[in-house]
Formats: sequence, structure tokens, C-alpha cells
Amino acid sequence: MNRRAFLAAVSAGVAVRPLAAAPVPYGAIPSPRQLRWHELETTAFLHFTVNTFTGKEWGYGDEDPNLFAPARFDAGAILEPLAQAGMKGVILTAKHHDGFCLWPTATTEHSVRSSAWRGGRGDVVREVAEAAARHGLAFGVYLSPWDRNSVYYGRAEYIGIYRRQLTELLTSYGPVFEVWHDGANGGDGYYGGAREKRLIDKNTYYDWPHTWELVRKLQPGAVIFSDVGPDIRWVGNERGIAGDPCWAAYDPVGADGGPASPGNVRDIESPTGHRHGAHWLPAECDVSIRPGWFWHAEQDSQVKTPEELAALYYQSVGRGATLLLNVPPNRDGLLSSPDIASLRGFGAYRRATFAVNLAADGSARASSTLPGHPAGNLLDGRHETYWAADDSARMVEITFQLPRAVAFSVIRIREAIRFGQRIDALALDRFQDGDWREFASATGIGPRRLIRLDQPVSAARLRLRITQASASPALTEFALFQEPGR
Ligand code: FUL
Repeated sequence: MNRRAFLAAVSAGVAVRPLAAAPVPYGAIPSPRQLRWHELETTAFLHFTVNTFTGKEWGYGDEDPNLFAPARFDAGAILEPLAQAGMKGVILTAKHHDGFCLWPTATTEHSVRSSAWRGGRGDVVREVAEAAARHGLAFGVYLSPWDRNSVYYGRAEYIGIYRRQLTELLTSYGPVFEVWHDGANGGDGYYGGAREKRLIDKNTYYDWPHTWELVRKLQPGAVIFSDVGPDIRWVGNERGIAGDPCWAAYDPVGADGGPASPGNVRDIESPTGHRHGAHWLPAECDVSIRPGWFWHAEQDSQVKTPEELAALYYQSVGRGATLLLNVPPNRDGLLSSPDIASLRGFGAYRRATFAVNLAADGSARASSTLPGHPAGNLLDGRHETYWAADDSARMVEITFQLPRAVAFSVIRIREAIRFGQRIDALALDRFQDGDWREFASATGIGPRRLIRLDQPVSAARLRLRITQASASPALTEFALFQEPGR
């Protein structure tokens, strides 16, 4: 339709699509805050509190605040190796289950204010938030709903305390990109000296909808993470591994099939999500670089190697999820040297592998194209531009012609997810000895699909076949990479 016909149709009240047509959105679509979060790819987790000094994973809640004594604590020194490894955000355990607050909260005495560390004037949250800003990392907070120190835990008053703590964290430390609520709720604890077991109703006790409303009001740009979202879902394991496929949509149900809430979810479905789910609720893969979440001296020899971190990257980020890698500070208040060495190796691997898209100077042709969104957009290195097929197209082919044969071991493909997750499956062929030969395939793309080949492949002509789609395909990127030393 030309411009004149378009305007005539509009003035006649006929429903037409705008001139620079975009694909019609399909199914669940991401919010702007979720779109920003998808771009981060890898973020860091810092588990740090009294447990670092007691050797426990879960403090009971009766720990003396003076135990917290990281004599050389230096937030900048902690974040520098994380930034070098490509982490784009950092989430700090502002309060873990033991209830000790790493900032001078007004809600309880059980905080850094009661510790001799820095004369009671220390504020770990502030130092990490400020160092994050200096290193270009987004800053996030983990505030454990379960509080084994609080005398009020299990009673109605505690919910007000929890919300005041969140309010302090979300109003005093600048922009927060993610608010993290875990699902470990209730059990034995100190509870102000009661030393008893307190169980809560996971579905009703916390009144989550009102807490999330508060987060929205105080930090509208922050995504909220829990077993059930509302923005980001737990991937269902603590090994850092997404399902394959890992659909971005997900409709959580409780363990018993009823309503879901943090700590009560049928987590067998979390790794994969739901292909045609109603909610855009992408997965985050949390995993520790060590066996434990907190630093323990005896685990210095069990730090994941750069190769193991790279494998996790492909099993999480490569399947469209985000990797949240925990690197716990030690008793000095610094990262330990084995962790720093692994981060360095992982960062070097990422830089060497992903620096150059070997397909960038090629050309691309698609068997179907929506006017204004040519296949060449896949190679322009920009996320805003995209190729889209015509509305009615499903099984589309895109052929790439490179100036010369290149060897590659990783393929990266991204969907234009602002229009939803549209593609179900794909295959990749290379032209060899006068014929097309398939060398890889995958189910699901979403924000990102990384295919790591067992062996590098060499080709000058390639073909991407969309073998199944639920709506007309739309992609933002096709890229080829060669890993160092392969
Ligand atoms: C869980 C906690 O119980 C663990 O200690 C750890 O913090 C993990 C990330 O979340 O719910």
C-alpha cells in the first residue's frame, strides 16, 4: 500500500497497519524492565554475612554482631574482578535467614550498627552500591523473608518490619535493578530467644502482592525475582542450568496444583517454562562458584574452573536465561585468589570468543521479508533493528553469504522478543560439496540461543531454517564466533 492509499484508508476508517509495519505481537511479551534485564546476561551474587565467620550456610539468628569483622573489606576490590568477567549487575545479601542486616537499619538492633566493625558505623550495602556504580554494574538486593533473629517472625508485625527494611533499601542506595526474594520460609530459629520452630503459611503470611506493589512504587525500574516472579522466575535448581528449551513464558502453580507463591511452586516445570504460557516470566539461573553460597576456607580448592564457568554460561545464558553467579567474599572482606583466578579466565574466554562476529561482513537473504525489515539487519550488530518475515510466513529460510570461508564453533541467534517468543525450532545448514548439509538444530531461541559445536565448522555459505514457528519469525541477530584454542 502506498502512502496515499494508506491515508485514504485511514480517513475512511478502514483498519490498516502502519506504514513501517512491525510484526503483530504474539503471546506473552516482556515489559520494558524485563527487556533491560535480558540485556544483562550475567550478574553476580554476593553472599556475605555472619555465616562467613561462623562457617555456616544458614545462621540460627543468635549470632553476636561482633562476629562480623571483615578487617580489609573493600567493595571496589570485590567488584573489579566481577566486572572484568563480564558481570553487568551485582546482588548483595543485605539480610540472609539469620536476620543480620548489612546496613544500619532502624528496624532492628541486629545489624552492622551493633558490631565493633568500623566502630558500628559500617554500611556494607552503601559501599557495594557505590562501588557498583563506579564499576558500571547495576545494583540489586536480596532480603530474606525468613528471619531467624526477629522475635516478631511468624506474627503479623513482622510483615511491616520486612516492608520497612525493603523501603530503607529501596530509598537510600540509588537505583536498584533487581529485588530478590528466596523461597526458604519458616522453621527453627532463635526468634529473640524463643528458640523454637515457627511455620508460616507460604501463600498468605507475607501478603506478597502488597510487598511487590511497594517495590513497584519505590523502584519502578526494578525486576522482582522469586520462585513465581512476578518478573523473573527461579529456574528450579541451584546448579545454574536452564531447561533446553527454556521458554520465557511460565504460569506457576503451587506444589499441590493450587495457587503458587515463593516457596510453594511445582518447580519441575520451572527449568523449561511453558511454551504458550500467559506470563512473560523468564528464568534466572543462580549458582555458586563454590559448593556453598557462603565462603568456607575448606572450599578454596573446589572453586569452579573457567571451563566450568563457560559450560554454565552456555547452559544458562545460551538457552535464553540469565546467569546469577555467586562469588562469596571471605573473612577479610575480599574475594579469595582462586575465585579471582577463575573469574579472570572466564572473562578472558568471553572476550576472546565474542569480540568479533565472523558473519558481520557477509550478506543475508530471506525467503520472506516484511517490508522495512530486511535480513541484512541480522548482521548490523544492533539490537534495535530486526529482520521479520511476512505475517503469514512460518517456515522461513535465511541464507548467509560470507566473503570467504570462516571457521566457527559458536552460533548466536536472538529473537526480536519485544514481539514475543515466536519461533519453536530451527536448523542450521552449510553449503558443502554442492549441497546443503545440516550441522546443528535447536528448540527455542528467545532473547538468545547459543549453539556451541563439538567441533568447529568451516563455511562460506550458511542457511538458517526456521523449522517450526507459532507466528511469523522475527530475529535481531545472527552471529558466528570462534572460541580460542579450538
Ligand atoms: C536459598 C537460601 O536458602 C540459600 O541459603 C541461598 O541464599 C540461596 C540463593 O537461596 O533460598
